[in-house]
Amino acid sequence: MMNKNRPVIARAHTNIALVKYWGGKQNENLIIPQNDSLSLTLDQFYTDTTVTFDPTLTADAVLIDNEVAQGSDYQRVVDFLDIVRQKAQTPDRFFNVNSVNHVPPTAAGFASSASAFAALAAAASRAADLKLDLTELSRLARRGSGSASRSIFAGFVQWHTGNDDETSYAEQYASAADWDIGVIALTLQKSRKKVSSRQGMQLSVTTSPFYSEWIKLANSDIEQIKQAIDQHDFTTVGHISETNALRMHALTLSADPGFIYFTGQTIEMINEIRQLRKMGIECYATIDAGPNVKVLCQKENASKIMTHFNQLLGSENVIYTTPGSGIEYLEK
Ligand code: 2P0
Repeated sequence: MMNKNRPVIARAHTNIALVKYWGGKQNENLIIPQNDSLSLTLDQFYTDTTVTFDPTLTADAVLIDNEVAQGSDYQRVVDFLDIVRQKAQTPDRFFNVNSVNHVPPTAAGFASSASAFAALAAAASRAADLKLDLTELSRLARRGSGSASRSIFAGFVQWHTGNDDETSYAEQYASAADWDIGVIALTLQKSRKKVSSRQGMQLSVTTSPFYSEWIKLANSDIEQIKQAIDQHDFTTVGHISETNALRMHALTLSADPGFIYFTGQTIEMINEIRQLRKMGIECYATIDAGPNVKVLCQKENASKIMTHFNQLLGSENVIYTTPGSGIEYLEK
C-alpha cells in the first residue's frame, strides 16, 4: 500500500526501428512478433506519464496531452491498466493517468505509442505496487504496443521474438554512448495515419505474397546489423536500415488491398537523401508506418544535412536527436 495516493512519474523515450517489427503471431492480444527487431532509442522524443492510485475513483481517468482521453484512445489505456490490475490482483483499483508526449506528431509514424506505453507500463506498475525488473517491464510494455517493449532500454535494443508472453521481450544489445550516430526527424505530415500499424501488419501477414521472405530477410538483417554495430560500421548500419525499411513498405504495397504510407513528399525526401549520398554526405532513410522520414547520419554531417532539409521543409519540421536513455522515474 506504500504508493497509495502518491503520484509515480516515469519518462520513456521513443525508438526508431532500424530492423523493423512488422506482423505478429496468431494471438494478437499478446503481441508476439514474427521476426526480431532492433532499434535505436532517441533522446529528443519522450513521454512523461504520471499515474496515481485514487481510491475515490470508480473508473480510470485518463488525460493525454492535457485532454480527456475518449473512445478507442481511452479504451486502449484501460485495457492496458486491466493487465496491470490483473498482475497486481487488485481488480477494483483505478488510476489517474496523465500522459504528456514530447514527440512530433501522434500516430503519423513517429511511434509515440512506443514511449507512451513504455512510460505507462513503468508508472502504472509502480503505482500498483508491482515490483518488476526491466525484462518484466519490457514484457508488460509489449502488451500495450509492440515497439514499447524496446523503449525500456537505452541505445541499440533488440526485441526477441520469443514464443509466448514469457519469452518475448527486449534487451539492450549495445550502448550507443560511444557511437557517432544521430537521427534527423523530418515531419512531413501531422495528421493521424489512415491505416493503423496493427491493421497494416495484419493485412500484410495475411495477404502479402512476400511475407515469408520478409521474415527470412529481417532475421538475416538482425544478424548483420549486430555485427556492424559491434564494428562501429555506420555505412553497413545505414544501408541495412534503409533497405529493411523499404522492404517493410513493400509488404504494404503488395498486400491485397494494397496500401501506402508514403506521400509524394516521402519519396522526394528519399531521393534527396540518395542525392546527398552521391555528393559524399553519408546519410540513410528509414520510415515507419506513416509518411515521415528519419535520416540516419553521423554527428559530423548533421548540421550540413539539416541545413539542406531546413531549406526544403522549414526548420520547425527538422529535428536532430542523439541516442537516448532508458526508462527513468522522475521526482515531482
Ligand atoms: C517498429 N512499427 O518496429 C515498427 C516499424 C512501425 C513500423 O511497431 O499498435 O507502435 O501501432 O501502437 O508497436 C508500430 O506499431 O504498435 C511499429 P501500435 P506499434 O517500430
